[in-house]
Amino acid sequence: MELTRRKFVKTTAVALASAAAAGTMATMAGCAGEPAKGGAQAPAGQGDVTRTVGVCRFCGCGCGVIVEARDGRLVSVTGDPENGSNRGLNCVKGYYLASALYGDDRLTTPLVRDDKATKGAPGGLREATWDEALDLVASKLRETWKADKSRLAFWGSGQQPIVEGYCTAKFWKAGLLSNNIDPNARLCMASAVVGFMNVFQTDEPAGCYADIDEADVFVTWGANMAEAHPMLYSRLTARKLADDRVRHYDLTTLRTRTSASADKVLMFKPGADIAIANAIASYLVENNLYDKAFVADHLQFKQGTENIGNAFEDGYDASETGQSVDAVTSITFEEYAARLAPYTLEYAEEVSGVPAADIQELAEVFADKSRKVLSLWTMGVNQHNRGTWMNHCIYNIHLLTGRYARPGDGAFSLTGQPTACGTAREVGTFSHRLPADLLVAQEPHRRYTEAIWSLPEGYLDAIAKPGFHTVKMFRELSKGNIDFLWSAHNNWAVSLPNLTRFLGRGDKRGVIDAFICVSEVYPTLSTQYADVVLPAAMWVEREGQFGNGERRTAVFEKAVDPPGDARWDLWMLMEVAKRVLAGEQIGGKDAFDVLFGAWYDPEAGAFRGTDREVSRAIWEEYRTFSNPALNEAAAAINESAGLKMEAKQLAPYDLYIDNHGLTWPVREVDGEWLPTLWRFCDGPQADGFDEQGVERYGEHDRAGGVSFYKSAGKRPSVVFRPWEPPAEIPDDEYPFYLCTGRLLEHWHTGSMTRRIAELDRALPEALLDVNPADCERLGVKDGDRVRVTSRYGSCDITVSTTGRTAPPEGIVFAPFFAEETLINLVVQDVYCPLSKEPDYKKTTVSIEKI
Ligand SMILES: Nc1nc2c(c(=O)[nH]1)N[C@H]1C(S)=C(S)[C@@H](COP(=O)(O)OP(=O)(O)OC[C@H]3O[C@@H](n4cnc5c(=O)[nH]c(N)nc54)[C@H](O)[C@@H]3O)O[C@H]1N2
Ligand SMILES: Nc1nc2c(c(=O)[nH]1)N[C@H]1C(S)=C(S)[C@@H](COP(=O)(O)OP(=O)(O)OC[C@H]3O[C@@H](n4cnc5c(=O)[nH]c(N)nc54)[C@H](O)[C@@H]3O)O[C@H]1N2
Ligand code: SF4
Ligand SMILES: [Mo]
Repeated sequence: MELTRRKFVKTTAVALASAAAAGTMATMAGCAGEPAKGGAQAPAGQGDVTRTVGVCRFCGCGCGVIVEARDGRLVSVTGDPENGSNRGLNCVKGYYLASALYGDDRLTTPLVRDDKATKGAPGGLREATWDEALDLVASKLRETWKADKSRLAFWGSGQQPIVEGYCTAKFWKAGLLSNNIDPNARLCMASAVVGFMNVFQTDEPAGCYADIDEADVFVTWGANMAEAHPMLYSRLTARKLADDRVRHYDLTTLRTRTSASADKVLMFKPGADIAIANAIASYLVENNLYDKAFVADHLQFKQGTENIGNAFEDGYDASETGQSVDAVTSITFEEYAARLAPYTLEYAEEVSGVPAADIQELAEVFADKSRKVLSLWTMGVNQHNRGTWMNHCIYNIHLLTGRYARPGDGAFSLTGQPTACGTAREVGTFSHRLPADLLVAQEPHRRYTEAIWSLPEGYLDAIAKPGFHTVKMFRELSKGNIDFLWSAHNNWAVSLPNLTRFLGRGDKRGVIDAFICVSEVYPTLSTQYADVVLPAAMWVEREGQFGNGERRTAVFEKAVDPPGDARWDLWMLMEVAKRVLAGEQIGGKDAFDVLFGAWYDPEAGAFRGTDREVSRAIWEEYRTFSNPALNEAAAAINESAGLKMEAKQLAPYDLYIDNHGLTWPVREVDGEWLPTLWRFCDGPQADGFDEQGVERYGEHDRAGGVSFYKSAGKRPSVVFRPWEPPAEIPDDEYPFYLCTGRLLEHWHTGSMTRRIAELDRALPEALLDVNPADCERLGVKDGDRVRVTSRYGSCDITVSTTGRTAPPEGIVFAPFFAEETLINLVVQDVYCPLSKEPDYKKTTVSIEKI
């Protein structure tokens, strides 16, 4: 921590060099998409082993890994000690990563369906050539595009590497002039993103993983880190072990492995978290325990639309309430305090079931300025009918107590997927966004994007209106209002909520009329609904880039070739784009050439260079968004519209490889590239207010060593948000809350991890965790099969009272990794009205023995 930024970079470089010399690090083949040949670096006696640097393809922790291959096959994956995010740590999914590529049934040939009636069941697909498959996909896409642009859609992912996501967004937005593109991150980080934008006007966490090493108190607000962020959880427990004064408060609706090691568990009724957070804020204000200087120097106060109901059906977004949910008005601190006043500890106890004394204890923790407090949260907060509001409520407490943007003292929204930040959010694959936080609805943002994409001025005005968000996209699909869907890096037929809506009920299979193209590495339930399946190169079978939860961008190098005819997703995209855009012009020039000609040769059907060279070229264009100085026209718009695009500066491509990942902003100072660990504050490895910062943003009002120069008026907003109940409340017919989520061994829909024998054996079945008292009442015991039924659909599952989670009476838990269980047939598709992120955590259900 004592290091200056400059020294830090130098020291890192030295460490890297010596590690390489010692042969413990990957080769840094500065060119090639070719795996580096081991030679001198191969361990003795192991022959032709190659080592490459990578990042785990599973969770948002973004652990660095070293990949070893021999004879074209991966032989080992181990933690990368040089990666600043994990420093060599991995979890069990990381250890078995290599096996993820070698399931028996990898897709190695394009597949085509001739008879639509076979959709939804296994089989019905036949092998095809790439030309046949691509021609078919492109002709259907072009046909739909020419007929009615509102009837086509792309569903993407926070697992899609950065340059692939960037090109997909560019094709969809600039090539097709369509905003009907959205990622699975809508199901995941959308509430966090809207929270960030509303409060700070910038989508980014201010802190980094090193906050965990510095905090004195941890507060998890609906995050099961032990199962879902194991590497960070190890860091949390290491911090606890290092200092017995460190405390962990776990706020949760059911006991998890994370609760097991917490010092205190505050078990609350689903959705009551807002009442607890407001009671804490109220207690701090009422008792004069907030940070008056911070409030006066840095904050503004607001309130928004209330009683916003629930987005049960499509009509909601267009309704008067739906249209008003984003509105906020300024209020004074005193008005804010008055709004909070009804949230007494006793009222919060009544709503949440958490004893008032426990809530007071937590409030006192936030009041105690001698200790640093780190809040962490994930899907319990985001997948919430008031998910955006709950994000606000956590920031409110941290802002009131001046605990934000300070090492170890912050509010950290954890990211789920390996590149939900890097791709979905940063390159903008959402229906309302453009790259680098820009929005389709903002005119200067469109002008700026046009400048970088070499489009005529005004070209993107055709997409000024956002397209379908994910839930809307699939609701439209289920109604027959989508004719063409392409999905990649996701398994929507398992992961979406309320699957019954489009997969049908009971024995009746749903009919999906749309033409569906799925790019995949394994057969899944989604490929069963596909008309064409495109076999993809997986993980290190090509080069890629991920951006993890602490703003760290890292590259995974290509280590082996893909099997059979499987190809890079980016190649598929180029081949479809070239066919669809054939004969089209942008500003009098060939459309494909304008968009992709620099790195793809359509005649040859090949990239103009190796994976490395192509990735670097695309990165350089993308990097211009955050380095306007690289483009004169963009620089002028940045200046005149005051966009401050350089605040998220990215470095040249190869530095990410040389440094095993770098956290943005990476700023160039005197020819050196400096990564940033902490945002908006002064100090080593923080983005600070050095001469360059002052030159750019003006002399900072940096009272207390922080400056929120990205926020409106340089003041983040404390927004009062009331507690409003969950969309559904248990009743006689549906007496239980069903909470769904994850367990350590499996990744999401299980399509990869269930093909890894060790992980499959460790957790072979998705069980329904039920409280023993509820079991008695229902007359069921461990191992019994039950039918779980909601207003939406039903599924059958096995009961357990000894599972990973221990729910209180009235709540049951199921993971969603098992397609034979398909819990999402049951889960509601009600979403947070602001973020449009569905609430997977509180569907009311009935349970009966079968
Ligand atoms: N092993 C494994 N790890 C993963 C993944 C995986 O598939 N497998 N996926 C990754 C992804 S994409 C994500 S998004 C993350 C998710 O990571 P998490 O959000 O940590 O995990 P979940 O199991 O989805 O959510 C469980 C939590 O939801 C909380 N919860 C339930 N209802 C409420 C409520 O009303 N309010 C609040 N505040 N909390 C509530 C529970 O208390 C519990 O702590 O995991 C990532 N890591
Ligand atoms: N019940 C319930 N449902 C949920 C959630 C919940 O908490 N509860 N959480 C939601 C959340 S937060 C998330 S993030 C989503 C995740 O949901 P999805 O993203 O739909 O699920 P994944 O299983 O991650 O799907 C990724 C797919 O990509 C494939 N794949 C792997 N590598 C490649 C590649 O290189 N190219 C291509 N083309 N494909 C590849 C894998 O085989 C896998 O099938 O689930 C959501 N669904
Ligand atoms: S799954 Fe997450 S914690 Fe485990 S190795 Fe991969 S990135 Fe790290
Ligand atoms: Mo997620």
